[in-house]
Amino acid sequence: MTRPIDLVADVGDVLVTEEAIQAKIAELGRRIGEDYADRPLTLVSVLKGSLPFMADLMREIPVPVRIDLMEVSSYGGTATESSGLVRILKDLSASIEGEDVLIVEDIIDTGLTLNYLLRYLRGKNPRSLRICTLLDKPARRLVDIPVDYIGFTIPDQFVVGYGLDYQEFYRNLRFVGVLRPEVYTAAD
Ligand code: PRP
Ligand code: 7HP
Repeated sequence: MTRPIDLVADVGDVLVTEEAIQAKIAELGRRIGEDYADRPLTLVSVLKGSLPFMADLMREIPVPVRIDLMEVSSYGGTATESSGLVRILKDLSASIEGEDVLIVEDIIDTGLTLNYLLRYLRGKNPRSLRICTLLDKPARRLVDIPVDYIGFTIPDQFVVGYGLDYQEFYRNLRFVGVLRPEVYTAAD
C-alpha cells in the first residue's frame, strides 16, 4: 500500500530554518558578487533539487549573470542511496566555452553526481568552473570534490525540503528537515 505523504508529520528535526537559508543565501550572493565583479558569470543550476536555491541565489548576486539549466538524475540506486550512475535528462542550452561558470547544487553527498558533471562540463572548455552548494554532507563523500561555496555542512542524515526530495515529494518545504526514518525504511 502506498503511504500517504504528510508534509508536517513525516519531517522530524528542522535542520536549517527558512530564515537561516535566506540569510546564508544573501551572504553567498555578496561573496559571489565580489569574486565575479569584473567578469560576467554563467550560473548552471542542477535540476531538480537546486531549483529554489538557484531562484533565490541569483537574485542575491549583484553583478550580471546568465543562467542555464541542466537536469541530471542518478539511477540504479535506492530512494536514499546514490549509485553514481548519472543520466543527463536536460543538457545546457548554450555553449559555455570561454565562460566563467558556477555550478549551483542543492546538496553534495557521495560527490558522484558532481564528479560526473565536472568532467562533463570541463569537456566544454569553460574559462573557469566552480561549485556552489547549499548543503554539504562530507561524512558520505566517496570522491573528493573541490567546493568553492558551501551554505551549510550537515550531518549524515537524509534531509528533505527547499528542493530536496524523497521520491519526488517534500521539495516545496521552505526549510530543510530530517525525514523520519520510518518514512523510508519500509519503502527502500
Ligand atoms: C540529488 C542532489 C544532487 C545529488 C547529490 O540529485 O540534487 O544532485 O543527489 O548526491 P551525490 O553527491 O551522492 O551524487 P538527484 O539525482 O536525487 O536528482 P534531483 O536533483 O532531481 O532530486
Ligand atoms: C541526495 C539527497 N536527496 C535528498 N536528501 C538527501 O539527504 C540527499 N543526499 N543525496
